[in-house]
Amino acid sequence: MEKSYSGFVAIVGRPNVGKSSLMNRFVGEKVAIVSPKPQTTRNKIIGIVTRGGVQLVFIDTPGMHKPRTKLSEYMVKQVNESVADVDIGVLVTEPTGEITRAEHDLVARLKSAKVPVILVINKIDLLAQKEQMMAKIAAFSQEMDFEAIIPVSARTGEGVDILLDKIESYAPEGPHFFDDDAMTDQPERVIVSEIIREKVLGNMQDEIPHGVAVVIENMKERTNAEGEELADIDATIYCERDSHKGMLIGKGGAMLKKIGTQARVDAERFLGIKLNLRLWVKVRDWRNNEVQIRNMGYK
Ligand SMILES: Nc1nc2c(ncn2[C@@H]2O[C@H](COP(=O)(O)OP(=O)(O)OP(=O)(O)O)[C@@H](O)[C@H]2O)c(=O)[nH]1
Ligand SMILES: [Mg+2]
Repeated sequence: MEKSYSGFVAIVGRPNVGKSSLMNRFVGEKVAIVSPKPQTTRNKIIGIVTRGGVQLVFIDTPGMHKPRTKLSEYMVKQVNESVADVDIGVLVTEPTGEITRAEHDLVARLKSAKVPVILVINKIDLLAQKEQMMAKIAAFSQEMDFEAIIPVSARTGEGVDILLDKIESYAPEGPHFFDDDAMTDQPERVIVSEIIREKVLGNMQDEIPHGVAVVIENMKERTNAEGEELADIDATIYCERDSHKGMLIGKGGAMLKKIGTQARVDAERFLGIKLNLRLWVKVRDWRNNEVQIRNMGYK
C-alpha cells in the first residue's frame, strides 16, 4: 500500500502580503476571503490539499501587526498559536521594501517553534525585473536560515507548484486528518458570513471595514413551489457608528443591495444551491469588548 503522509503548514506574514490568496491558489478554490485592505483575515482558516498519499493542511492566519484593539489581540494570538503547532512554516513577504517590526517578531516566533521555514516572496508579477527582489532576499537571509526561498505569484500561479512540492517534502508520515476531497473545515454559515464581509471590504473605504462583523442569524434549506432547493439566509452586518450604517445602506438601500447581490452570487457558487439572502445593518461598538467579540464568532 502507498505510504500516508500528513503535514500541518502555517502561512504567516504581515497584513496584505497575499497569504490568503496563496492558500486559495494551493487549494484551487476560494476558501479564504481576500481584499486589498490590510487585516482582512481574522481567524485561522484551514485549506486542505491532498495529492496522492500526501495531505497538507494549511493554516492561513491573520496578518501579524501591533494589536490596538481586543479584536486585534485575538488575531495576533491566532498567529502565535498556529506557529507553535505545525510541522512547517511558510513566511510570506513582498518582493521589495524593508523588513518590518511585525516580520522580525514572526521570525523570532518561528525560530522558537523550531520548525523548518520556507520564505515565500509573493507578488513577483509586479516586478519589472526579478533583480528587484534581491535586496529583500539578502536582508531576510540575515534574519534566519530558511529551508528555501521561493519567489511566486499567487495571482498568476507562477512558482506555486515548485513551492507546493517543496512544502510536501517536509510532510511527516502519518494518517490524513481530513477526507481526501475536503477543502476546508469551515461550516457553511461561516463561509457565507465571510463572503458578505468580503463584499463589505470591497465596497467600503477607510476605517469602516475594520469595524464590521457579519453574523448569520438564520440559515434554512427548503423546497419552493417549483420544487427547487434553496436556502433562506438572514445575516446582520454590525458596524460601529451610525454614519457607517448610513454608508453601508446607501441611498435608497442601493449599497446594501449591491453588497447582497455580490455576496449571493459568490455564496451560491460555493454552496451549489440557490440562496435567498436578506441583510440587516446594526450599530454596535464591539471591537473592544470580549463578550461581543465572541458573539461575532471570534472564539
Ligand atoms: N499583484 C499581485 N497581487 C496579489 C498577489 N497575491 C495577492 N495579491 C493582492 O494582495 C491583496 C491582499 O491579498 P490577501 O490574500 O487578502 O492578503 P493577506 O496576506 O491574506 O492579507 P491579511 O488577511 O489582511 O493579512 C489583494 O488585493 C490581492 O488581490 C500576487 O501574487 N500579485
Ligand atoms: Mg488573509
